[in-house]
Amino acid sequence: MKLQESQISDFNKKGSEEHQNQFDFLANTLDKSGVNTKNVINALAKFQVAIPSWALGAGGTRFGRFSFYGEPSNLTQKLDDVGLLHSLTQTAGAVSLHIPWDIPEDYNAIKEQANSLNLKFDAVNSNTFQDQKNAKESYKYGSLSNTSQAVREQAIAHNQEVIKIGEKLGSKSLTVWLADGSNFPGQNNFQTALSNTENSLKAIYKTLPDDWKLFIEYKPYEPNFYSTVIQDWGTSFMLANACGDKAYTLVDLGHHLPNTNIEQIVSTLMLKGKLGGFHFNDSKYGDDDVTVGSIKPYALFLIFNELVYGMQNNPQNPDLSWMIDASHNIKDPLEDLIQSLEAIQEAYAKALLVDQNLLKEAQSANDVVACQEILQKAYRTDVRPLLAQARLQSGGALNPLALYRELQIRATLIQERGKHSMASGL
Ligand code: RM4
Ligand code: MN
Ligand code: MN
Repeated sequence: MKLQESQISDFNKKGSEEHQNQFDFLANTLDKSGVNTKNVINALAKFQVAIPSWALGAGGTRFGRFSFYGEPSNLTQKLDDVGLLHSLTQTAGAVSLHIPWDIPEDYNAIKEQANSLNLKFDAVNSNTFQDQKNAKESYKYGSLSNTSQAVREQAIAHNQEVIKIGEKLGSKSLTVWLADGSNFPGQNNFQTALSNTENSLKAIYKTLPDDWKLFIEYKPYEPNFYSTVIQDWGTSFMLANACGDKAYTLVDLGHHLPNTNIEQIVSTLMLKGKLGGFHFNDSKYGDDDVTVGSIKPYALFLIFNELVYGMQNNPQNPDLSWMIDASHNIKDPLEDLIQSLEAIQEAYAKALLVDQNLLKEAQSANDVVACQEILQKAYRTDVRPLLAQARLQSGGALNPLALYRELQIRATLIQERGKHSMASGL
């Protein structure tokens, strides 16, 4: 299913007067307080977030999986779904493939399809947390950290293979997330596991093309419940430094223990020029993978405040790879992604409204109250008309969710694909 431009523009016409009123009012207010509204809108229009190929079907838990029906059952259909999302939101201009869940069969056809949908291939993700059919070695006791050299070699070779697949698609980065760790005290020698991991990553890094980046993800627990080899940003940062200039830390919002100050981590990494990628989701307890902004929108804003500061003040840090990393169990995955994209843009827009000069002055004067007021003034602004304006400017829908529902997109997908089609992935 593909949307016609006229379906979007007809929909926008219906809401255009109301939008214009709301936008004019907000733009006037912002202009008066010294905000360059045009710049904010252009920044929003430029901001693109990759959709992972595993986020288009309903995920599950270890207790069960409930399909949302009409799920994409192959890569072509997955790209179609991202294409739909992108035409509605104009924010999802990239896709991030997970290998081996989504190995292209016909590279030219997939590239052509992505091109026609205006999609780029962002980071490719390797998978050494599951055993693959016919694999010689098992990852039950770890992959890059395994005590067995044969297992480590298999895991290294897989990552090198993923790079090759990514090269054929035009990707420029590899994301490594390791499930490696231990379930019981004494099971692993921490030092051996870490050294093995470092050496394995270096072997992968060696074959990384010059214009590529390696992203190293961290996570404190799950699926291992006693220790994880790359448990925190410090470990990831250390490994990235050991690999070299093209290796970076990747921050995934869900990979922190409750109450961790993620904004401070972001700021430290950007100062050191080592933040490479960012995975969005939200959580209350752990790696819950729920809709971005559904639980802690203020924390997301504070994180974006540091990201914006870093993007404006840290030329030593490269442009970031942004990706939504969530697997939802009970929502229509496309509706969920629309909500996530909106929440990301909202937090970004609010962060762009922070008066950085005023904040610096208040910080120098140790005016704690003023500091809080400056941040919260930006946070309390209803920026949705700015988001809608950015979408309008790029040919997206004024209200993507409303149009998705009005066009009964899920019903059409079910009709096209059948009720019980299932997506590969989690
Ligand atoms: C992990 C991690 C990775 C993602 C997998 C599916 O928890 O967040 O980024 O590739 O899940
Ligand atoms: Mn992730
Ligand atoms: Mn995760």
